[in-house]
Amino acid sequence: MRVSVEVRSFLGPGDDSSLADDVLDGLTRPFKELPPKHFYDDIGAQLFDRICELPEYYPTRTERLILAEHSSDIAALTRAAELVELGSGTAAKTRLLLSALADAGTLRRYVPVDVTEGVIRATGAILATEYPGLDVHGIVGDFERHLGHLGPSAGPRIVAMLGGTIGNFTPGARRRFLRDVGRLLGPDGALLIGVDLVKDPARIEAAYNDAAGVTAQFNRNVLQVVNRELRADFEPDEFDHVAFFDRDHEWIEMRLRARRRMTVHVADLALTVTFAMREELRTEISAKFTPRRLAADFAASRLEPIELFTDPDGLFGLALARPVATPRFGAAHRRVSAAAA
Ligand code: SAH
Ligand code: AVI
Repeated sequence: MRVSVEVRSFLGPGDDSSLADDVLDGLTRPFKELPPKHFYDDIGAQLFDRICELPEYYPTRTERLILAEHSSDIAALTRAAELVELGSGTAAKTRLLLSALADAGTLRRYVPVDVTEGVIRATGAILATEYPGLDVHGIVGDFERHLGHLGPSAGPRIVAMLGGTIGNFTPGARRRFLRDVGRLLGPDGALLIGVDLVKDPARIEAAYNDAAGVTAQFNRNVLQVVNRELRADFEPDEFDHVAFFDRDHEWIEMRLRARRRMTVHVADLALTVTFAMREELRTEISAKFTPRRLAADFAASRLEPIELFTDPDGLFGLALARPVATPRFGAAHRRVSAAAA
């Protein structure tokens, strides 16, 4: 059996936009904030996998249901040879899509992209044996900065972002990102994007305030990452997990709230940060979508919806879109130019 796995890493010492920059920027602002990508060291990735199994966290199992129902439709609509997955994690649900593309006889290459190197390597190796003949080209990198390294496609390409990860961008960054991704699709490519839908706020808030406290552990883990990577002295247990639905923005905010006044040192940055009692650090937003919001984002990003697949309860959506065709100035334009010449 031919097994082909190649992993390239664009993170590490030479990387110029790192945790250090984000900590320096984010913890010296009047309203403190850290980007959510820093949750996902090996421990954070494991905690996220536990979140996916929680009874309150409906997005994962609902998206799996939608994929089980519609992967063959997606395979037929796209006839994709290449699946690029942004924020692939353990690619647990992705197998449904890979199998449908393999069954359709079009699949040649899978390109998982994630910041967590261990997960990319382990998942890549497993998938290459599960799908004989599949080329796995893993990219350890930041999907906001390293997509230029994708290179030419192996044929019609799907770029997928599952799990609702698109909701973790702020609205402006989200549209910029969608526009940039649209440019990677090529004329016969498609974007597949999982979005958590707006619903009863109590249901959404329960998903981020689970009874077992796993989401709270996941939230605090970002402080452990800063402690380890930048020799800081955060006391994670002195911060409360806070998650609430902001009805104006229709997004969840996760924050860490200091239980008392605190001074934190970040040795590698020679930085001292103070937290007032009950001061909050925002660690994530998780936007929820209406079909209208999604359509507006697509239009602003030069993307055209093909289909929005949902579950019977309308909890989660999986949207397929393609780039808006660029108008081509053909023969008519040449005639005018010739006449003018
Ligand atoms: N797609 C999976 C995992 C979602 S969790 C699912 O649907 O279950 C979000 C994933 O995105 C994590 O694996 C995390 O490591 C990755 N991630 C977050 N920010 C990232 C970034 N800026 N660049 C690349 N990967 C990122
Ligand atoms: C990865 N992302 C879509 C998850 C979300 O729901 O926004 C991360 C997460 N945060 C708390 N629980 C899960």
